[in-house]
Amino acid sequence: MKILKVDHIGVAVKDSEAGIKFFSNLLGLKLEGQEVVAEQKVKTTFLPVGDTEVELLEATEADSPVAKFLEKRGEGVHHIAFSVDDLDAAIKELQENGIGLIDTKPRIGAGNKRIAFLHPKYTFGVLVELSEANK
Ligand code: CMX
Repeated sequence: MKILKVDHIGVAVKDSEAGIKFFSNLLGLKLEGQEVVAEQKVKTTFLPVGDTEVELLEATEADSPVAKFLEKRGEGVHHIAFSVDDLDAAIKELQENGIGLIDTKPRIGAGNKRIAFLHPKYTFGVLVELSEANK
């Protein structure tokens, strides 16, 4: 498996606008765009920084993974996403090494990228997303 970079760091927020006030207006990160990922019931806000991004995550429905996270743990770092060169190969290698995946098949995430989440129980409590660089 080849990890290319940290693609983004997902931060769960109750209110995207409040998050933007801090990360963009105060810290000066560029507000690149927003996208609702209906399947994940989340509104994402992208704030590039260098070669990576901060991704704010706001729940759009009460039963979304982000809503559950906020309820249980409060606002904070929700996941770290790595870019990989070949997502199918990465999934296979992880499975062969006994790592539990939430997505054993890639799904489509924000930015139309192919993604897969690993279960935090297998990754030292850190929700890890693998994302395939758009070819
Ligand atoms: N980071 C670390 N641990 C997490 C976590 C997170 N983001 N979310 C949940 N957990 C932990 C819980 O605290 C719990 O730990 P304990 O058993 O020690 O209490 C454990 O994982 C299981 O949690 P749960 O409440 O029983 O299970 P959930 O139904 O909340 O599911 C998870 C957890 C990770 C499987 C689910 O959130 C998931 O499938 N996530 C992947 C999809 C996702 O997060 N989408 C939102 C972002 C989308 C995007 O970026 O586009």
